[in-house]
Amino acid sequence: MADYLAALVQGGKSALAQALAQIEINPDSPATIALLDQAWAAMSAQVIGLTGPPGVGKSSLLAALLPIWRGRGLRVGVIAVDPSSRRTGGALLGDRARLKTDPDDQGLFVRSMAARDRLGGLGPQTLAANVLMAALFDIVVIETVGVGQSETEIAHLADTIVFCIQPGSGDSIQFMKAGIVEVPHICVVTKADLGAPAQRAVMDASGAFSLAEEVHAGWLVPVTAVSSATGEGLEDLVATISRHRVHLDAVRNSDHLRQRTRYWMQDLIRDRFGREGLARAENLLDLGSGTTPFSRLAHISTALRGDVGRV
Ligand SMILES: Nc1nc2c(ncn2[C@@H]2O[C@H](COP(=O)(O)OP(=O)(O)O)[C@@H](O)[C@H]2O)c(=O)[nH]1
Ligand SMILES: [Mg+2]
Repeated sequence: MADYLAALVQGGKSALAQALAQIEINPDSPATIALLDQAWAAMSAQVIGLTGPPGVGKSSLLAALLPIWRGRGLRVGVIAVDPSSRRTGGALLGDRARLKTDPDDQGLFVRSMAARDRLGGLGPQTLAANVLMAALFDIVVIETVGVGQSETEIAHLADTIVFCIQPGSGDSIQFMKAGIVEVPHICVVTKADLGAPAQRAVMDASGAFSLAEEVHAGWLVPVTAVSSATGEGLEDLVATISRHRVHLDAVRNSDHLRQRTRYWMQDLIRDRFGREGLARAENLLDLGSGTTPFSRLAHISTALRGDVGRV
């Protein structure tokens, strides 16, 4: 079989942009499936889910983190899930910052994607882009607007969930009520330059997250204040993020990727064929040795379409 991934590595950012376009145009073509399967087997990035309410400062934070990672020679891919195209069609208030990147920097790639109602705003394209980028970069950041549901969705895609709250917003209380306190691995209080309210938010959030230690296999969720405006706390956050990767490497076993893959395969099937389709596909989902998820998905899709044809 042709080595599509090697060709992609050779081709740099323009080849990646083309590949992502091809995936959207021809999601079921044999070349797309082969490329995604090869990428899936080569995924090695730490995937970071950067989430939190609109206006909290996610994009500004990301823009401030990128030069630090790049300065250390880390290659970074960004998937910015744009909430403005979701439902209302209008831009969400507060979501202003746009990432500016150097087109000549081959170690930094940014892809914006429209949010979808399915998958907590993460569509099938997000998933495919994540698989591709995780094979090509050291770090992949997915920026999503966190409004409850999407936190649990991103948890099945990302290794490290960074949840942002801002001073004086009462977010920590809200997300405790919403029951999502178990999802984030790192809590960031943004806009630390605002002073005392930021310190108070750190205290509140620390209280909330101390309850979640059990669910993260001994990882105590750090709550850290940062300012994208002054640079305060950024180096600390970068260190905390890489410490979490070390933690994951120590506690995860080989089952983890299989379980995660199974989860999003189910989501993709439900997306295309509904609950009933998923129920019919259930016994086809397990990845035996030697099979890879995208060719398995293509196989399942063919089988389900055949079913539909018969009724
Ligand atoms: N004071 C202050 N304001 C910030 C900081 N970071 C972001 N902001 C402001 O917060 C608003 C929303 O920022 P943005 O990054 O677009 O938030 P996002 O919607 O979460 O991506 C913008 O007006 C930013 O200028 C910060 O560190 N300090
Ligand atoms: Mg943003």
